[in-house]
Amino acid sequence: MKITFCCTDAKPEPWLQGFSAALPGAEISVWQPGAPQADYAVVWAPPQQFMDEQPGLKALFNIGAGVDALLKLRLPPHALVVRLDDAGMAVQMAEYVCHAVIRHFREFDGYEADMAAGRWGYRKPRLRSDFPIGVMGLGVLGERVAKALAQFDFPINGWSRSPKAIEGVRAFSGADQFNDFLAASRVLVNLLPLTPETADVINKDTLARLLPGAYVINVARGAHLVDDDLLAAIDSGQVAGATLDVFRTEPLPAGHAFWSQPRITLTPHTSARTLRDESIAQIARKIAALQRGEAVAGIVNPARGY
Ligand code: NDP
Ligand code: OXD
Repeated sequence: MKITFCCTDAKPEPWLQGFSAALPGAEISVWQPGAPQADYAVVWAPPQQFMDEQPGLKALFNIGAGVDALLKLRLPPHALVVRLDDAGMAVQMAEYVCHAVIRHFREFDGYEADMAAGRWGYRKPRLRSDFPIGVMGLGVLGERVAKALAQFDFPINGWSRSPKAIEGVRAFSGADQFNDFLAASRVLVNLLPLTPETADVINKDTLARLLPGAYVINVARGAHLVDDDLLAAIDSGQVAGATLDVFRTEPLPAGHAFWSQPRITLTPHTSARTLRDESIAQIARKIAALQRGEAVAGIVNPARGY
């Protein structure tokens, strides 16, 4: 069995060593133009040339959860597309989002500014019932995030395409229930995949429907958010602030208005990083299962976009 590795931004050697140890007998190498046909591929942001030269692939393993960039390419005709299924990302996402919510709710940046200025002062405790949180996307990551937030006794709303029953979460689904979900939420957390249906989902209209003094946490993809609509909603006071981990252009260009808006906290697409060892173990298990003719979790439906 041959495995080809084509991941921009990942140092290949430790991945190759990890796969060789996990799948003794497999031949694994770094893809180069003109490389021989492989059975399986491990990819992140591969070029179109890679796809064109590997028409016989049985499966493509994306070393991330989001497959929006991969699905823009012409894929080999019979290859399954398999995304990372947690592999250590859900707990990271839960800690990132809980941190952002708690930092805002407890006004820690206000206290940091006070302390830096030598001011000793209390702020009035806020009611968590005034901060219902809406989590968009209740998949592998969104469900874990919603459950983690529920541990802090915030009211939690969740929105997904199909109906869900998750303890501690008031579940909304489908386009019909989107406005009710928004109207019931003050903090909006985005964990949707980027698809034609979800692009620009956080826009002027969405933001206006949230409870006033809303807070936005975008950890999914930059193209979910209409940047100017967020900036305008912050200027008007409808949105109190935002924590953003993902952007339309990454790195966020110098001079972008987000850099200078003090109500926006920025991080460089780091909320849930791909963990090498967990990812190798998961992908190796799945390759072995496919070789035995068994089903695996995390298969992407290209028509649906996730
Ligand atoms: P999943 O595929 O497991 O979950 C996606 C969820 O979104 C599902 O609940 C799905 O509904 C819902 N959904 C999809 N389309 C719609 C729609 N049109 N309307 C309503 N709900 C919809 O994905 P993950 O949880 O694993 O990951 C989510 C995203 O997080 C990734 O696609 C990626 O973009 C982003 N990400 C960001 C990272 C970062 O570092 N910033 C790291 C990892 C991921 P249903 O359950 O009904 O199918
Ligand atoms: C992912 C990401 O999709 O890192 O896994 O954004």
